[in-house]
Amino acid sequence: MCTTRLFTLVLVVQPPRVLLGMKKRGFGAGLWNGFGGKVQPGESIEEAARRELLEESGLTVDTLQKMGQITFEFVGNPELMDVHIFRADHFHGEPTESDEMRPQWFQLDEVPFKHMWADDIYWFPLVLQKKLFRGYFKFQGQDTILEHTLKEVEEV
Ligand code: 8OG
Repeated sequence: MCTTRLFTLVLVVQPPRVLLGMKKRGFGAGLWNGFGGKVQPGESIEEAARRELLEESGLTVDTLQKMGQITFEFVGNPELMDVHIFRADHFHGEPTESDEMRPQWFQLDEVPFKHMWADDIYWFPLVLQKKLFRGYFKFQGQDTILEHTLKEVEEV
């Protein structure tokens, strides 16, 4: 049987730069990413997104814009990951290193895709263009995409 687990991911975008964090441990360690994690029982997806952003980067935001939703399947793992992706253009606080993440600003033309999840290069440009999307990526291990779909949508 397939179960689905909910995750959040927040990208803080302030053109011409974006804030990413180097994941220091756990799933995706060694890769640059936005800030996020698992939705906890009793929490809304947006509450989880704010909590994870604060825990991992030290930042709070007034508005989170829903940008997209991607379902990930990993061959051999019956649990699907349903990742809800948000964009924030304004924040409060100073980016601060946490146990999990080391934040760093990147120029938008120097986003380190080679050191990010392989799917990110497909949908990251949509976030920057404020286009809404839904996607599905099937991974073999952590590096190889076997199949994917990605489409722009009116609503997420
Ligand atoms: O709790 P944990 O840190 O393990 O949560 C995983 C985080 O990684 C969560 O924010 C969702 C995010 N994430 C995936 N897969 C991918 C992916 O393929 N690309 C990006 N950019 N983030 C991902 O789980």
